[in-house]
Amino acid sequence: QSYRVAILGATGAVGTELLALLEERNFPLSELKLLASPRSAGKKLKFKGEELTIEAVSESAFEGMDFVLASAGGSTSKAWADAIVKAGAVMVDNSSAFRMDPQVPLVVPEVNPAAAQNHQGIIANPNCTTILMCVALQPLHDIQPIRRIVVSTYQSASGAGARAMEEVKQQTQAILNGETPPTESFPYPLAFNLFPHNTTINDQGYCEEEMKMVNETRKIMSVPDLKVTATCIRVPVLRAHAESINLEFDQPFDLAAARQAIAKAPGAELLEDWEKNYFPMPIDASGKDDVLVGRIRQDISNPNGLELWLCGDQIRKGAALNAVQIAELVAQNNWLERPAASA
Ligand code: A2P
Ligand code: 11C
Repeated sequence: QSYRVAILGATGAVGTELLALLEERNFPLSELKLLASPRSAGKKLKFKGEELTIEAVSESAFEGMDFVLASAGGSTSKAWADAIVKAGAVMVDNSSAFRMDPQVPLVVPEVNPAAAQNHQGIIANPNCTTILMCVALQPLHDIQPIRRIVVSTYQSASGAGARAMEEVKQQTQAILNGETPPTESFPYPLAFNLFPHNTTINDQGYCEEEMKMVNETRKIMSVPDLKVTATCIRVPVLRAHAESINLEFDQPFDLAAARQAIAKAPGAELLEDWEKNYFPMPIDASGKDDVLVGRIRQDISNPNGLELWLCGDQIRKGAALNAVQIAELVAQNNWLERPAASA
């Protein structure tokens, strides 16, 4: 069987990766439609050696589609979700618009694949930092329940989109030339700098990105009262996020068992060489599918604590790859139909 697929936001950092992944993974396609804003209409992108023309998004563009992979921002997803669902397509949405909607499954295929079956037309792709963390934590949680997570992130420019990635390069060049760096995508220069994630801060002092890690992790891992606290930082790296994670359990976690669980886990790779002091770095993770995990060690301040470090490609597993995996999961299990659609 093959499927009619549209990419909404095809020209973006995630959109172009979606295109590359559909080709690389040989997703069974009978039609592929590239949609973006009217600004991009008429431009062309390559797919399997052929040039495909980008269309401006419109209601009629979704007719006959089986899947719409959307990565054009929350407001664009909200604007077109009804039309996509009405057209009978399954929307795999990379934005944060619907993630916490109880009707919408929030899926990391290695963690909660079964949740995808219960969609009503929309399946949400989680936040990138959350996806990477859940891939690494679920195999440990399966052995011993995690009671508390303290996470600090080191997030690449790609999370803010293709233009932001370009801007970091321009900023670096400008600073090296002794010029004032451009700051359009970010509030402050990122080159030779870092700053706490610039999303809206709540009354408790947490920004939106940090609260996404709290709420989305609880939903994906099905632990509504899981204790999670996060500090999210943007760093001048191009396309891979890193995370330092402290975990607390009810009892000490055997280190060898933790390493073995990560080494065996789907979507994760154990990468640590203690003698060489070599652990996952963004340059190792960039362009890779797996989340690289290492520096697993006992927390010396807490006998029931474990420390670990991870890096993952923000555009691939953090966004486009996870979305394509969701579409594959739905296709392979024949989960396109939805009960509510006929009601
Ligand atoms: P366009 O290139 O035509 O502006 P990124 O996350 O890398 O910034 O990419 C955002 C993606 O979302 C781009 O493909 C962009 O298309 C698309 N996009 C942004 N705003 C809209 C909109 N109002 N309607 C459709 N697509 C949009
Ligand atoms: C970042 N995680 O790195 C964000 C980007 O909710 O999907 C993705 C935001 C989201 O800034």
